[in-house]
Amino acid sequence: MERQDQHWKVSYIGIGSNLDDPIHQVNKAILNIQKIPKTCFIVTSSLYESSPMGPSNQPNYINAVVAILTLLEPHDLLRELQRIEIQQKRIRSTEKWGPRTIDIDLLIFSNEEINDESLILPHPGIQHRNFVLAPLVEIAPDLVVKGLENVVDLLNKLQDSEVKLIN
Ligand code: 5RU
Ligand code: CA
Ligand code: CA
Repeated sequence: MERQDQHWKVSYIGIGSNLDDPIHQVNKAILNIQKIPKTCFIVTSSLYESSPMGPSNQPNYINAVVAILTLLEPHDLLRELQRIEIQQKRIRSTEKWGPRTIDIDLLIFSNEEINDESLILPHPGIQHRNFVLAPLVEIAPDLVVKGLENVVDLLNKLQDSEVKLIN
């Protein structure tokens, strides 16, 4: 019998909400992520508030990043995250990048680079988004995004638009 290739891999997950009590939605997503099978929760960043990037005619966002250790494969982890989005009543509007009750993005999965129909890793938005880099710097300042740089250096390259720590 073949032994399954099971190793604990570190993964970083981004969470965002700007509808239906965003702070509550983000905290609920963190609790739901802690229940994913074959996965242990390491740490969560603080919650951050920022104005919307992309379409600007929508409420401010609350964002956070969590680090986990998981035995799941990236696509299985993605499926778990999408299940949590559905559970938290995410409704896909016709508008691209419109407001949402919850958005959970797989940002980084170990050092893996993936590019297929369902998943791109590392997440291509990381380097452009203050609201991802600020919480990443808080919990993993030494993290180097595969193909790019250390998260502190990436954050310093961005214009300092307001990403406000809350709590
Ligand atoms: C274009 C540029 C589109 C940047 C998107 C969030 C982007 C957001 C979020 C904040 C979007 C994707 N703004 N805009 N937080 N998601 N502050 O989670 F991020 S739409
Ligand atoms: Ca997103
Ligand atoms: Ca998403």
